[in-house]
Amino acid sequence: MNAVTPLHQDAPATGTRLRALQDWVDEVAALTRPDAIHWCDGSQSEYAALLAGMQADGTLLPLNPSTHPGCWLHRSDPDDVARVEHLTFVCTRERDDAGPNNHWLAPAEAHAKIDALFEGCMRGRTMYVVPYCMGPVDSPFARCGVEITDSPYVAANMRIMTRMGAAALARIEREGLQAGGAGADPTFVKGLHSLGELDPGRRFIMHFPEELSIKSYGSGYGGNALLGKKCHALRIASWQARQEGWLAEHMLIVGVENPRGETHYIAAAFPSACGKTNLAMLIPPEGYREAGWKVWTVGDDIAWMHPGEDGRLWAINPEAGFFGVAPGTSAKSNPNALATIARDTIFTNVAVTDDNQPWWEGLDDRVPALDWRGRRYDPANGPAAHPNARFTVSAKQCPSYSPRAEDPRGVPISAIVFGGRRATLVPLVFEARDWTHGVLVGAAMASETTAAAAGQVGVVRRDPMAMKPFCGYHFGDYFAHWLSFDRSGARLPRVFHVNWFRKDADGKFLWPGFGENLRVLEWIIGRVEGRAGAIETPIGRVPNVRDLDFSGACVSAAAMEALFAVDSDGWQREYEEIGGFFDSLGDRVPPELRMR
Ligand code: GTP
Ligand code: SPV
Ligand code: MN
Repeated sequence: MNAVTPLHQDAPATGTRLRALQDWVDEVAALTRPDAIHWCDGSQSEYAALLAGMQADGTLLPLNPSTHPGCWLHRSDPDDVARVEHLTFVCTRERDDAGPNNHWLAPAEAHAKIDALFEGCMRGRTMYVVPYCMGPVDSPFARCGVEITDSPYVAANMRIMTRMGAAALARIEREGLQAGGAGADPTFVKGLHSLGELDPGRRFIMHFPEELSIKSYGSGYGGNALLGKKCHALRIASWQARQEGWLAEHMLIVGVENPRGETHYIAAAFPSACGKTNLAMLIPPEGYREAGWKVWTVGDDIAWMHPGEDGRLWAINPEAGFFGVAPGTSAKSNPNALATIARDTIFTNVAVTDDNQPWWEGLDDRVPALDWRGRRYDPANGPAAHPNARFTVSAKQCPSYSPRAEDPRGVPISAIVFGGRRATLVPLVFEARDWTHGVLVGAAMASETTAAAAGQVGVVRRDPMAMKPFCGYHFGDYFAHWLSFDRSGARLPRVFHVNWFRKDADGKFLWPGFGENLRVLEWIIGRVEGRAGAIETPIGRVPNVRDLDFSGACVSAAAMEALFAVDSDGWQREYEEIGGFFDSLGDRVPPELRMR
């Protein structure tokens, strides 16, 4: 390997002419007392130096270079493997503005509590100043932030997940100076992060939407530590989006090209670990491929959508990489993901084979040598890979990455799809009657919990629009904001709901899922184009089985019937539960949703 210049040996010009940023960095350094400060420029050589430093101290282990060039394994602290919703706070001046859907602390109290942890916490460590841009740097919809962190793992992951470095800093400086430069009105999001002691008892993820700031202490895990992602691009951005008239959503964006060469873009909100990455990278099943169907990946986790002059919603993916779930990813389920992560990828908490290749449950039938904690693999210890093991990889490596993904204007959205993990009741697909009903369908979503968040797995909970952990303000106000897009001149997307996760009495999935999901998208697009028929039911419109080509999907007639059945008694109970949920949110829930 080439010798890598360590960071700081010939440190690049540091600091900024933007007063508001420089003052904040100085203030943070005075509080946290780092040994050194490094301003990230995003260069390849800087990335190489970050990796070399982490290899030297064991934070990263190299994986087999002949099968996985440029790939690394990170084993996290075993108590730091997922988001921690019970330690995540939205700290608005008024408690009600955060809503019953968020944990809340008064801003002054929250700052005092977490600053006490930050005091002196970077002694002996390097502080990285990480300027980043969410969205293409030349997009009017993109927004910038700066994350200060003492974790080189976070700095390296931020380089993969965002447009990080010099170009972002240049935009931050330009926008800051245009606004006066003093920082009275913040023009970028300030995120402060420290690994701290990785002690779950000294861990908080705090958001101050009114100050455009985030403070995160005590975790190195993606959603808690890569602050551009859930903290900025959803919790803070959803707050800004409401004030400015746009939407920041937990949605994939996928382009589906039909045999006539027309592409429809679909945005879909599924809760964590419920299939966004997989749908975004779908490979058309046999027959569809030959007929000329193609699928283009724009984003796999977050969408920022703005009403355009033409009345349509235009979406950008604010991210530049994928932080994807490893378990279940295979050549059969998601070949695009597998091709994407064949090189230059950081794996976190996967197992390894005896020849040091990354491995996880569902990949293939090899038996791993070491589990995610580095122990000899023993099934008695549970799964070899942690169920929330993840890969971090640049979106540019994805074979289906859309040429439109870097378009500063974004892509026009034809359909919005909500979905959850529901073993019973909820049919494979249905369509909402209109926008208001669509908002109700999204607001009423529920899903079984997954390993993406600490806590019990497999419990059904209400997760409106897959935003339960991510909406930075009161859900009642959020639903009202969604309803407000239905105004004169709007050409809104049609709204659908899907469920890939129905099970039979033996607990087996009724629907094959993955590539076969294109059959459902075909119906959705048929509805958008006014070609496909539907049957009215009390919950919305379901396909007329005549309109579906499920011949190749190998689904039995009995399974088909179950997948499309609408069980009135079951839905009656569901509506009662939804009503109770809305009651629990209080009187900010728009009455329009109650009348339905
Ligand atoms: P986050 O990154 O946490 O937001 O998750 P995600 O929504 O991107 O979920 P992802 O696509 O990574 O899928 C999570 C798990 O669901 C993986 O184990 C997948 O194999 C599984 N999965 C995805 N799509 C399907 C499907 O259509 N059917 C079934 N049965 N499982 C699926
Ligand atoms: C999720 O949990 O929805 C994820 C992973 O996409 S994290 O970045 O940790 O939020
Ligand atoms: Mn997610």
